[in-house]
Formats: sequence, structure tokens, C-alpha cells
Amino acid sequence: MTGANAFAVDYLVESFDGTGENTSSNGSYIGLDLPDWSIQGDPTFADGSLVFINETEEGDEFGRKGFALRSVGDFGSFSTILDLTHLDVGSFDSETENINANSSLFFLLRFGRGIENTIAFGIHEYSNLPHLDDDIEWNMSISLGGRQNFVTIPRGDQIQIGIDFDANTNQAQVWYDQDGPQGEPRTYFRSGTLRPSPEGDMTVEMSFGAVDGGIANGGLAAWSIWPHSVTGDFDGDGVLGVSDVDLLVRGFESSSFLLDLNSSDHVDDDDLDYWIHELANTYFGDSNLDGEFNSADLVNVFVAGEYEDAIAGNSTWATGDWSGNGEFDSADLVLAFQDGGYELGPREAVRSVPEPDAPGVAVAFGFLIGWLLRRRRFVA
Ligand SMILES: [Ca+2]
Ligand SMILES: [Ca+2]
Ligand SMILES: [Ca+2]
Ligand SMILES: [Ca+2]
Repeated sequence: MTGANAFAVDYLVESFDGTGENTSSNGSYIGLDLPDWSIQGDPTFADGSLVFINETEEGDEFGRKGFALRSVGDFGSFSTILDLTHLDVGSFDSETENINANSSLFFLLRFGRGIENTIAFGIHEYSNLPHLDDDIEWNMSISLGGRQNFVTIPRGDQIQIGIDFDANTNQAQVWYDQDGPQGEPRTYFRSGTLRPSPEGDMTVEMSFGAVDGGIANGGLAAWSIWPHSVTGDFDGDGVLGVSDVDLLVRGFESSSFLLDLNSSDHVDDDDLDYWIHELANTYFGDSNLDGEFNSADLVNVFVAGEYEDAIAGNSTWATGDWSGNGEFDSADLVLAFQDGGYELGPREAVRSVPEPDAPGVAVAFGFLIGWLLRRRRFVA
């Protein structure tokens, strides 16, 4: 762990809220957090985002009506996330009813000029794709190193989309989250390999484009990118924290290569076990991740008040779900006490001494259950 550093040194974040110190490269946009953005398409800062409204504009030669792009240097292995709001890429000019109309949002990372060096995904609406349920779905296209595929995703005017890249294998993977960090988990798509090896400067581009009567409106609400400098630091804040555990647990059963810590091609409780024991060097039950499992952790989770509550799937690592199924119940307590770290102090300090004997654990567990039953009566 890197201690008090809030973010890794080369973590880049652009809030698009209009209060930053920088001006875009063409001088038109003041209030950006990062320098050197090239912005076209006459967007405005509104509601904490940079909003593109493109109904009446003519697109450029690529059909782009508005875009923001900048060079981002060489990050090695990295993750990047784009938050979108006010999103509408699914409307058409009903006057034209042109069967070739289409609307797109694109999020691209280019490592060079060729498509084999590009990660691109877009959200689209094509008026000539009748199989789509227009009211509830969008098409999403994914291009990883030149290999394309299409999926459908639920519509939503706010959406979070991301890219993970492993510079060691040149693997790239994209995901989307229709309702941000809470609610439904991220959906990860199949990963792909970029060819040849990416070199030099990388460019990020977020663009809204449309042709023949298509409409593509939306707001850029935040963009960030960070290198994978700490294994298991999935949110990029430079430390192993409870939000990283939550991201891991919410990725159970997904195909995320970033979360698959033990390279089993599957994200599951073995990866959680690896994160807790090998990366964070602590025990199950350490709800505040301070490196030990003691009474403070139990107080925290019982104060949170989710033990065997009636709300499905509401619990997290910090509120007592140590097994990763979204609930805090007796199975989590059993797991934590079987892991054997209760009141042993930091894990480093006990690795060279014998495991605690079973009666000691049983006594601690019995004490806990008594305390728990008293507390539940008190709460009721
Ligand atoms: Ca973290
Ligand atoms: Ca795994
Ligand atoms: Ca603790
Ligand atoms: Ca649980």
C-alpha cells in the first residue's frame, strides 16, 4: 500500500465541469482540468458535464459532429473510464426517415494510425437494423485491434464505459455499466489482442457523430486514465481499499481479465481469497482493511446494521459481506473465524508462529454469537 497518496502520480482525470484551469488547444473552451484538449462541435458546460447537442450540425468527413480528443502519452498497462450523461444516440429526424440514418457515440484509444492499433467502441442506432428493440436497446460495436463485433446493451441516458489494457499481453477489454458504480454490475465483453505491439503516444477520442438525419447528443461527465501500478487496485486510487474488493466481488462470474488475479480465466471467490491474503496481506473479516481482524471490524459491520436484513444484495465488504454474495449473514462470520485471524494482529506478524488452536477460535466464535444475539434483541 502506498499510504496517504490519494492518487497515483500519473493518474489523469478530466471532470468536464468547467471549473479547471486549462483552455482547449483551439482556445474555445476555458475551464478544463487538463491542457491540450482539442474540442469541436460547439458543446457547452452544463450540469457538471460538457454537453454536445448536434441535431442541426453538419458532420465532418467521418460523420463526426462533435468531439474531444487529446494525446495521453504512454501508460503501459492501464484502465480508462468515461462517464456519459444526457445520452441520446437513438433519435432520428422523422421527416427524413432515411433508412441509412445512423447516430453514434465513439470512445476510441489509438496507439498509432492503424486499426490494428486501435481500441474503439461505439453506441449506435441504425435506422435500417430492424431486429433491434429501439425503445430499450442500443447497438454497441467493439473493435479491438481490428476485430469487430456487435452486441446490444440496454438504453440509459447515463452510462459508464471503460477499457482495460495489459501491455504485457497486448490484451484489451471493454465494459459498460448502465447505472454507474452502484446497482447493476459492469458487463465485460470478450477481450482482444492488439497488433502490432502498441508504441509511443496514445490518443483518446470521444466523439458524437451522425449521418443522414441521425441525432447524437450527449454529455461528457468525466474521463480518467491510470496505469496499473498496484496489482489489485481496480479503482486506480493507488491503494488497496474496500472499493477494490467491491469491484472484484461485483465482477464475479465475469470475463474481466483485470479481476482474474489467479489467471484461471474465471473471476470468483478464489480471486477474492488471493486479493485478501496475498495482495492486501490480511484476513477475512478485516472490514476496514487496516491489516487486522479484530473487534473494531465487528463493531463496524454490526453498526452498519445489515446482518440478515430483508434487503437483497445490499451488503459489501465494509458492511459484513466477506463471502462476496451481497449478504451479511452467519456464513460470513463462519468464513472470517475459520480464516483464523481474529485478534492476531497484522498478518505479517503471525506468519511465523503456529496457527491458533481450534478451541481458541471456537471460544471467540461463541462469544461473538452471544454478543450478536444480545445486539439483535437490542436493535429490535
Ligand atoms: Ca484502490
Ligand atoms: Ca480467477
Ligand atoms: Ca480491521
Ligand atoms: Ca456473504
